[in-house]
Amino acid sequence: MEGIVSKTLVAAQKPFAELKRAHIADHQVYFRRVALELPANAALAALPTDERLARVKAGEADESLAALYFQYGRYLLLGSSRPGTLPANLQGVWNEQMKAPWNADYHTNINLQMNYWLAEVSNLSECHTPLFDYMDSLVKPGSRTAKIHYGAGGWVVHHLSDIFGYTAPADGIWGVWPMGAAWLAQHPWERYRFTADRIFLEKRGYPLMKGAAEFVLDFLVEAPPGTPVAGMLVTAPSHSPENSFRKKDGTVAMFTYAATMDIAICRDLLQNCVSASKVLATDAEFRARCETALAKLPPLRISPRTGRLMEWVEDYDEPEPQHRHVSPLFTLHPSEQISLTRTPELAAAARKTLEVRGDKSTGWSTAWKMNFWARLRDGERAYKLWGMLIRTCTLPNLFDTHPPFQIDGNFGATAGIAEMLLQSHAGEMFLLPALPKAWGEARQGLRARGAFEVDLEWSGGRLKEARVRSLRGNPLQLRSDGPLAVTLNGKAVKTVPADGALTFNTSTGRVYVVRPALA
Ligand code: FUC
Repeated sequence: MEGIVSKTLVAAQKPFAELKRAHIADHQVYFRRVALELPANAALAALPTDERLARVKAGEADESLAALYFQYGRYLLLGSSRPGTLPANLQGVWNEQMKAPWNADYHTNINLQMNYWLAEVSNLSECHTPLFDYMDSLVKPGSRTAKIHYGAGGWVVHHLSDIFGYTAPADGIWGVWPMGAAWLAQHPWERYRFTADRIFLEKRGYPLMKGAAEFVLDFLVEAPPGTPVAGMLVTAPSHSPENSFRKKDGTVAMFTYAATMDIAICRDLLQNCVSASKVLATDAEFRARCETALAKLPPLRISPRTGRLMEWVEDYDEPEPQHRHVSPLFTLHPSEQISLTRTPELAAAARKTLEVRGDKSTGWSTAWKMNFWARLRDGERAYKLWGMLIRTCTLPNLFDTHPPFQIDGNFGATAGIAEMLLQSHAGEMFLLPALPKAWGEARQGLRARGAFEVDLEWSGGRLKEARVRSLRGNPLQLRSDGPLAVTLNGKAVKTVPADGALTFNTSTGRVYVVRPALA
């Protein structure tokens, strides 16, 4: 504490102009990696932000406000999550109250993870680091909680946590959700996927993932005879974050077993551990344990009654079909267990789930829906959600409001804008997957999984050119909805066929130019 106060005082002694100069110089290093231009309008750009927002709320168009919002999201992460600091909490670092909403803490059943969805893709990988430091700090208390509450190994976090190592259940029934560490463990793996930094994976990422998986392996139990998933491995107790269901006798409950999200989080984690242990050529025995468990996890299921992705293992009716948590669709985003290319039927069921959930919700939930619709490559619907977010969940300084102010919506929507422009999940890179008609021009510098940096230019809603810089020489799989031509130094490398799928090897440091080709 002493250190922080003395530093603040040192800052206060500097003249404003000098502080500002230092701040700008520091920010520009990170900030200038990404430029996003949407149809610009100099007159609008000259207006104060609150006036621009008021115009948009009154129904006027201002497409470049999305570009400003996107850069503001990056700015907020730069201001609230630098190496050596704590991770961004529910208000980033901008809580002004003694009794902050939800204690300005770290909720792990969506909010903390959402704060970091933008970090890698928007080329701010360094800002992700405080999350890993924070996870490290939870390993010890989380291991005690795992042992005391469940007799399990590994480490566990429930639905909320804080800087004092809180990892036990809190807040009644919905606190009994031991999936926080398992979900958080997706982040070090994502860092590795975007950067291909093997040393990070070995020293920091994999140990966190493995510890979270050790808990999961101990926690999973075989479902008894008479249940729809008898003999398979399930979580119990379980609930689908903060949502409830109606039992056959008409009463409403929350507790069940094997909620879809639990199983999906476990599947993700165990698969990621298998992949990571292969990358590191380590832990064959542990990998075999993960593989055995994976083979016994219940599959995702579509309700024959509703055509929607089932949220629970039994096809319960729900009293609040528009609930803000869209937990079964963790499988669509941020996970990629459902994708349009690989699992089209499940993607159709996810779409139905979203239709019934509806568009209107809290700030962060609206931001999540932008990401879902982007993954379903429905640019117009993602754009509609963006419109709702900016008109109904945004304060005059562009802070997101749940209500009240909560920063996850800013970060989630920033990630959503990126997801509309570039996707790199399920083994493929897709350029401009969900570009709405209203957005016409250029942006550059987003990052993609596989360690690529991608500059895109488009006009009239169509790709003009992409420059893909290979940072680690990984193979690149491109998918598009039309043929593409790839060149290197002006020479043809490959042509993506009309079905739009192509893989080719890349070399480190080379820039591949991708343009639409004639069919
Ligand atoms: C979760 C959400 C609430 C709120 C809180 C901080 O529990 O369900 O809407 O965002 O976190």
